[in-house]
Amino acid sequence: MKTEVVIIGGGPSGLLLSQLLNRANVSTVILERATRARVLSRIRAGVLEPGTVQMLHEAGVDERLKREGLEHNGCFLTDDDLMVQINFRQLTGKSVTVYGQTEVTADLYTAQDEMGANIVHEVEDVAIQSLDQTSSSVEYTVKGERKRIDCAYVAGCDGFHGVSRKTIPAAKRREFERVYPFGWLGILSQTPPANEELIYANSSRGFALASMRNKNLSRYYVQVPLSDEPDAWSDDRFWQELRSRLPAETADALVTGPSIEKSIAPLRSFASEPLRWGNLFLVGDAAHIVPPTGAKGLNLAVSDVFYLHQALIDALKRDNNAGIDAYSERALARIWKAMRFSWQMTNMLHQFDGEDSFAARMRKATLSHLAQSETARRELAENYIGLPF
Ligand code: FAS
Ligand code: PHB
Repeated sequence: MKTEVVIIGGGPSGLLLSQLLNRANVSTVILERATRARVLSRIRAGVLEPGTVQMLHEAGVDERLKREGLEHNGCFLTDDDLMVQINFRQLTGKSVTVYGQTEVTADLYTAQDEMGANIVHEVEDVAIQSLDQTSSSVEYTVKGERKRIDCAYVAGCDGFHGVSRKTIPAAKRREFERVYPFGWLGILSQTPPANEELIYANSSRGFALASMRNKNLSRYYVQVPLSDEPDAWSDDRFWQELRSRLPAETADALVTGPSIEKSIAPLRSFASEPLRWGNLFLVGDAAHIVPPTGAKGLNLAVSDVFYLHQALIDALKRDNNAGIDAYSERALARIWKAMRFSWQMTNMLHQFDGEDSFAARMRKATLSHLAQSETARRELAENYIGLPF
């Protein structure tokens, strides 16, 4: 089989890249390890930057998003004494949209089906070859049969645990990492959200986040030790701990109910350079991971797709390689700024095991400064809504 671009990974990065390329008459094949049901069962990101919303519009997949997405003009940062609103609309003229990654992925699958896209699920043993040749190839096994696709380019959209990044020789990769000594225990409950806008709480008992998916589907998180297991947290224990970390008036108004999903996500900051190796380009979580504190993970994957889809169209349809030659440097420039913001938000809002009293004072001073300085709030707001592509 031949195609122009083989995309490894059928998550949001791979699907959005395929959709944008197909709309420009670039042929693709997506190779996905999991079943479609498994991909669509994942509960991940919840906040879309305006740049992401624009990209979904350009991909022709924003009809449901326009109907069901919730426009948010701000969020709150709190500790045991303060509740500071960051008013994105007033500070930047922009807002974010609350619409779950699960829904984005479902909308992309629907659009790719309508496009007649070639998506192969349950593939195994993907191997990428001849990246330094004019034509490359990708081998894989599906239903016990070994297959091969010849292509011009390969997009590694296969997440942190995928095969793409590891195809780049270890000696040629520069990797940067910070693993945080805690995780986020998240639950989903069919209850009205505790607050109209998101609340990021830095309480003396640890971090909590009150988020949502819609007006009757709430998403909450509490910081837990990495040694914790979801089963060790009954719903009652979760609600009690969440209440203890939220501002009193929010806690009093909290509507609880049975959890319909409960999981613990580890937190890490990670980046691998370069993002290109011959005909292979890394995209999204295959190249970088950010702690969800800054709501950047999915949005950063989208800006990678923004840069790469233009570059591949120029190379394949206009015989212009400037975009693919610049992709790694261009994408990394935005990646590192989002990496910084996510790291800063994580340090500002979490307690670290064994930290000294100085660290707690630094968190308090940061929040106090945000309360008093519009300049400080504007700096946070412009990062939260997403820096320009
Ligand atoms: P993904 O990991 O979503 O997709 C990669 C795909 O490649 C998967 O479907 C996988 O099955 C497939 N794959 C892997 N190896 C393969 C192989 N060898 N062959 C073929 N296919 C292969 N971001 C936020 O902004 N906010 C959040 O709250 C948030 N919470 C998260 C919680 C968890 C538990 C995780 C893991 C991530 C979270 N993220 C969050 C980040 C997340 O949303 C990612 O940024 C987003 O999924 C990135 O999309 P992709 O790059 O497509 O990677
Ligand atoms: C979510 O709703 O899942 C969510 C929102 C904002 C974040 C992280 C997660 O920063």
